[in-house]
Amino acid sequence: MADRFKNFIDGKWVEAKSGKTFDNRNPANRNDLIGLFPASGQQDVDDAVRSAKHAFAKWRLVPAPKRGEMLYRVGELLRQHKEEIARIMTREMGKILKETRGDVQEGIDTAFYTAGEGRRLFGETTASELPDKFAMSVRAPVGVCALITPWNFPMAIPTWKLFPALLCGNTAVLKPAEDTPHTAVKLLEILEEAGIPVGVVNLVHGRGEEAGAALARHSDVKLVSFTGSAAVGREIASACGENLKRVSLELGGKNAQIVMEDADLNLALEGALWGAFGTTGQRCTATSRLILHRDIKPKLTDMLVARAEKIKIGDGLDESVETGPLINQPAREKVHRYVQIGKQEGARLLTGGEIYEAGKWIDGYFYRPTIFDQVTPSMRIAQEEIFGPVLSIIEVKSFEEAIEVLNGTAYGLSSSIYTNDVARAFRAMRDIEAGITYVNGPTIGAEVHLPFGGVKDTGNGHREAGTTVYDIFSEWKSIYVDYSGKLQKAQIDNAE
Ligand code: UN1
Repeated sequence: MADRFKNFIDGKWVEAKSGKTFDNRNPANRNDLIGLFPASGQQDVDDAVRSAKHAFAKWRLVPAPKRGEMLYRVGELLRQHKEEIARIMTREMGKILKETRGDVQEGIDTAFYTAGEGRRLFGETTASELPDKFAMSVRAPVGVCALITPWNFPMAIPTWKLFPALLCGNTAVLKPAEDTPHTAVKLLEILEEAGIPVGVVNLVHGRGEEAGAALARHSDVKLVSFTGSAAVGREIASACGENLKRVSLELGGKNAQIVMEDADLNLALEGALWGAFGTTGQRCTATSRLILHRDIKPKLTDMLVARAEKIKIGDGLDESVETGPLINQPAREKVHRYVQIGKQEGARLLTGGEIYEAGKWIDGYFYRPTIFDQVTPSMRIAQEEIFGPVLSIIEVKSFEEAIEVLNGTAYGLSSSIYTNDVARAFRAMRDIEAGITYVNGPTIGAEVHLPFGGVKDTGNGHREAGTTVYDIFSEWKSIYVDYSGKLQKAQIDNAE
């Protein structure tokens, strides 16, 4: 009998009202059934939102430093359970143990960073234009927040959203991706153990089209925070727009690494390998384009292909494996379809481009690290997000052309330049259109205390993490206290 997992609503573990479930399987071995999870619908969402709305009345009044102390406890518990959660995560989404440990670590870092913010949460005090009058601005919570999260960072991304939301005094309903519900169950167990009050965080499993859509449209949900594809992001933004609901979107990327002719090639090689093939290319910050100056292109390309062919593919629970499977069958089909598109467009396949059979006993969604050469900037493989281990090499003649090519997509999340020329590095920092730019580092590896997000179709102008996330999860309130004892009119109403 497969294990049956539940939703967490109003402090209780419950099945979906319909009794329906969905399977969660190991992408490295589809015969391995992890468990059955509730396929939630409107009624379950209604219950969860009602619980969060009810809990909000008290939670908003808990002092922020106290809310921070609870999050600190959550961080400690995450640390205690780090290895257990990493193993659960590898089993349900495939990335290697080193990376799932890193994913949990990102949650721990976020917990401790957010806990400290409980004693800041600064507003401003400023001068009033009138005598005997005091002026300040404070942060107020927004209300019930719907957090709809992806499978590629099953702990990091929910915690990026949830912890700042709670710290600001909001309550939440989390709808994790159907591919990674087990990690979310562990997170909720930890929140419960840490003493987060009943109803403050609710968990609803299910499909985006059902549970996710019901949440985004619910009239008592005041804010939706979503990380995922640009197509779904547009639908959510439209649903929220109709109701003037606050919505924060973190969407796709088509991130590029530039390597100039003066760069340290060994360093650039390591960066490209990690950026393109780490997490099997399934990060929204992954490197999917490599923009090479023509003088170093032949050499670096040879170095890259030789190394890519040596990457050990397999089950991420095996410590010697370097890259795991793709998340599911549709994801592998999509990657393979893009490889055919690349060939038809005239790009030259240097390595990979095929499904990898890991062996008789292991039946997973593996794909070989793939590199295309002779890619031109307008090809679909250079424009569209593939979300897999596919790297497109584009040759350029100058620094100016490199920047133009890098900027020439609809997205603008992460970016990187390898150069030893300080003037070029600073020009790149100024001229690249992206939310994140690395100099002599790969496109992946953002730290939790700096803003995370992008420009253009990557989002709608918000930044998670850092101090900027508090602008997503709080309302500014300006307060004037007049202690003059008489009616004082503001300057505009007083003008001569
Ligand atoms: C994502 O790819 O969705 O910068 C998040 C990084 C990680 C987060 C990635 N810290 O690679």
